[in-house]
Parts: sequence; structure tokens; C-alpha cells
Amino acid sequence: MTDRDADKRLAAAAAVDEVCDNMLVGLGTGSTAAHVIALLAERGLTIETVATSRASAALAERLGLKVRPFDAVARVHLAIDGADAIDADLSAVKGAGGAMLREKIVAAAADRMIVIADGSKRVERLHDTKLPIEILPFARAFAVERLSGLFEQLDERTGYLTDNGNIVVDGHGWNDADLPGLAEALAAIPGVVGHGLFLSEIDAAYIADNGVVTRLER
Ligand code: ABF
Repeated sequence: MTDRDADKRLAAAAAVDEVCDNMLVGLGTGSTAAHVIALLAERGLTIETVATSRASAALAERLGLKVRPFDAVARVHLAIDGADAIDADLSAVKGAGGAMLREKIVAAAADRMIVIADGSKRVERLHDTKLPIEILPFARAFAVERLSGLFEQLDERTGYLTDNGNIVVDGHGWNDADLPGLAEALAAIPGVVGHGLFLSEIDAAYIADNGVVTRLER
């Protein structure tokens, strides 16, 4: 296990310590969230889960966790998920794994949402991180044209569809001076069905750096 992977597992373990029996837990997506799934399976807690991606659902089921379909769930006790970048205000960019729409829905449905990350994800400013945007294929050209006013460069993930059957475009060279304004501008483009800006969903974070775990709370 690399030092970075050891940090991911440390951050995951700190979040899993907040999981109690009889909780409904939202499982994130990505390599850090995979440590949460493994630890939850190891600890044998009496919990049920919902997953933010088919990949996480498959891993959880393979390890013996009960995964409920989220479409029958209105509320989650605790969601634990990774991030691509997170700042001191607990604003984050997520979605390198393409699961940001389901991740945001589960985070919004959770009483508490905790981000777990290794130290490389902690940033001063979010704008150096590509911003994933989920677009309805029907709206591809229209949405990309409208997005071009917000980003210096837009790269479509060719040959990739999300679990929702949508395309993802990564925005580079964006202005993070007004994050709520950017989120509002993205939501105003018909055909943009999701994006990786998480501004209010995150309640706490465990960030592990060289074996030391720091807890951030909103
Ligand atoms: C997921 O975890 C995504 O939102 C984010 O992009 C990814 C980070 O992956 P990793 O934990 O492998 O760095 O939550």
C-alpha cells in the first residue's frame, strides 16, 4: 500500500468510526470511498447502504453489504464520499469518476455528509481543478456552446457515458471568485443535468496527510 493509499484508508477509517448500527449509509465512488466500503464490510455493522454508482454498489454487494436501490429512499443518515479537491470552507470539486450527479443527490439526502481525502486533495483555490459537467446527450452542442462562456477550455470524455446515460465535459480555466454564481449559471443551462461543484452539501471532512488525520467541520 502506497503512503497516499494508506492516507486514504486512514481518512476512510475516521469517517467509518461515525457509522452506527441501524444507519442507512450513502456510499461514495472512487478509490478513497472504496476503503469505506471495505471497512464497513470488515466491521460487520448492522447497516444498510445506498450507492452513488453501479461500481460502488457492485463492490459493496461483493463484500456482503446490503445495498438498497436509492429510488426508494428519501433520506440517508450519513453519506461518506471522496473528492477531487476540497478547500478550507468545505467547498469541493467532485466528479473525476463521473458519479457527481448521483453523489450530489445522495449527499443532499443525507443528514450528514462527510468527505474523506488524502492530503493531495486539500487546496487553497478550487479553480485549478477541472470541473466535471454532466450533459444530456440531446443537448450536447447547445450546452457546450453555452458553457464556452464560463470556461477557457472544455474537454468531452469521448466514448464515456455516466450511469445515467449522459455525457461528461470537463471544464478548465474557470473563475472560482463567485462559486454560488457559477453553480447558478451552470444550473441555468438547459441540458446541464449535473456538475461537480459541491458548495453546501458537505458537513465535515477527514483529510489524512502522511499518517496524520485532520477533521474539518462546517
Ligand atoms: C468521487 O471520488 C468523485 O466525486 C471524486 O472525483 C472521486 C475521487 O476519487 P479518489 O478517491 O479515487 O481520488 O467521490
